[in-house]
Formats: sequence, structure tokens, C-alpha cells
Amino acid sequence: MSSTSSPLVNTAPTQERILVIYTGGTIGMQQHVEGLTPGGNFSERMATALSQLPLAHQHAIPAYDVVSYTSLIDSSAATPLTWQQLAKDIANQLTLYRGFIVVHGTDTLSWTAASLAYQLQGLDRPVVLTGAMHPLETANGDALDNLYGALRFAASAELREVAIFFANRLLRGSRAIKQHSEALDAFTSPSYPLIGERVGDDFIYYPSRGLAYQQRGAPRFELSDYQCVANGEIIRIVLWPGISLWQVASLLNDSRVKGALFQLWGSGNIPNTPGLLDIIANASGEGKLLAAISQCPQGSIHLGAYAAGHGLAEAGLLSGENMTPEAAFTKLVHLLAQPLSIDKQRERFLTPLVGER
Ligand code: ASN
Repeated sequence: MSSTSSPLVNTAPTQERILVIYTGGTIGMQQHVEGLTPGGNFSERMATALSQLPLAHQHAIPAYDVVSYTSLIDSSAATPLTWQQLAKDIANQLTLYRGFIVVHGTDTLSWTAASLAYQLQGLDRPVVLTGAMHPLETANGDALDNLYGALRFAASAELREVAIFFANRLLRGSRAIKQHSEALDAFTSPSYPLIGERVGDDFIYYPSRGLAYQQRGAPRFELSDYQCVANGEIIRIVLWPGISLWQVASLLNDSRVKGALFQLWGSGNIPNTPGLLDIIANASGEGKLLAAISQCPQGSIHLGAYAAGHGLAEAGLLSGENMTPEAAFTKLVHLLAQPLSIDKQRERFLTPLVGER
């Protein structure tokens, strides 16, 4: 996917419509010799699928346009440049549509959602990501329900943030993780309640949990150029028992690295390997942006609660509290792509920007 020219084709804007952006993913895949591959004709295939809904549901579908990226991907191939391109394409057409749907593979859908949330801060309408565990044409698969639900929530005047609709649930984009590689309810939001859900035929949005009523503020999109952080400048170090000093050093001391997300033990602990704290402190002292969350999918870290976590905050490790890996990593990408001082980057990492912490 190119970051220089927009891969969007065929736009038909009107403020009463929803723009569906198809990027690939299982939902649109078809079987080929090498396995499932993203297929084309999504607009026609989506219309055929929706025509199978009961009439009452078909009447409830808002008007929409579909555009397809020219390079369709399995979402395992997405990069920060993919996130940047999507944000740019949505921002460019924002006022032309009442809402947006990003049709995306599930493997990295929650990463794209978190990144879009940072780039589209202050969003005043819905951006709903969805996908499926089975292709559109699979009998009794999940694609049709996910698309229908995404369309319904993308038409909501109340929803004003990046969200994920999947398996009847509406999740905050900056709070979601993929929790299952096979089950239909593949996504969860471990530290934040649902912001909406489908109950029977009703699509219910919970306004008190939404950014519109919390910290949305004025639109202040931050569409930075992610090129400078798209070549491995930000790393993720997930601890394992026996991790050695040289291993952490070889990752963190590389001069190309500008930031790192640590996933520590439990409530924020590291092994007592001599020298480990020094490596972290040195990297931070060199101006690298270092943050930490837990390996546990639920709960927050509390740096220094245990002796095993003592000194980490002083070494320059910023607490990501209960942020998801997706939200913490994409926030590092987003902050490091901007011309901010390291102090400002650190301050902003610790500040909730889009309800991610
Ligand atoms: N590998 C697929 C993707 O992320 C998985 C899916 O969409 N269910 O594109």
C-alpha cells in the first residue's frame, strides 16, 4: 500500500451517506491455491450479502458508498504507513460523509483502530472498524452481521470516536485487543466497558461511556508523517523468564531505535539481572521514549509497588497503566512521528488523549 498517493477509487460523496473503505482481510477473502487471499468486487459482494437480511433489516441500512484500496492486504501486512494512509483518506473526506466504516482483517484490526484514534483526535462522527472470522460467502458466517452492525453504528449521530463493531459488540478503538484466533467474538476490551452493543434488533449506544461526553474536545486531527517511524524505530520487548542483559541491550542500544514498549511481569516487575536498570536508564537518558505495560491482559501496572519494579520509573520508564499493547505502541509511534521535544512526548504519553488510559 502506497503512502504517497491515495489508493482510493470511485467516490460518490453525500453527507447522508456512509463511506465504507475496504482494505482486505478474511471478510473479503476467497480461496486460492496458496490459501485465502483478499478478493475484489467487494461492493457487489457486500450488496449481495446484505440482500439476504430480513426486509426490516434491509430497510434499516443507511445509504453507503464503497471504495476499495487498490492493494488489498491480509492485515498481517499492515504497517504504520497503512494507518497513516487510512487516517489521511478519512480526514480528506470527513465532512462529505456522516460516518465511516473501515473493513479490515482481524489480525491487526485493533492496532489500526488505536492508531486511527490518535490521528483523528476530536473526531465528530463515527469511524467503525469491522471485519470477520469467515469470508462473506461462508454460510452462517459472521461477515454479514458484522457489516450490518457496523453500518448501523456508523449512522449514529451520537457516536463520535473510533470504534470496533464485532460480534454484536461496540468497543472503543483504543481499548480493544484480539483475544481469540478462531471464535467469532474475537475482540474484547479488557479494561473498558462496551460503548455499545446489539441486543436483538436494537443497536444501543452508551453515551456516558463515549468520548463525545468525556474528553473529545474540539477536532484536532494530528496527521503526522509516519515515514520516520516505519522502519523499526519503535520496538516491543515482552519479557520472558531468563531474558538476558545482552538481549535487552542489543535491542535497546541500537542507534536506530527511538522508542520502546516494555511488557513487564504482573504489576510492573523485571528480573533482578544486574545492569538491566542501567541499560534502561541509559537509553532514556539518550532521549529514547520508553514506556511499560503489563503482560497481563487485565489490570494496571504500578511501578515500584514491588522491589522487583523499584527504580524503573526513575530510570525513565513511563507507566502505560492499563493500556493495551496496541494503544501503548501506536501512541509511541504517533508521538515519535511528531516534532515534539522528548519532554513533551513523555508528558503526552502520560496524558489520556482518546480515552486510551
Ligand atoms: N489474516 C486475516 C487478516 O487479518 C484474519 C481475519 O481477517 N480474520 O487479514
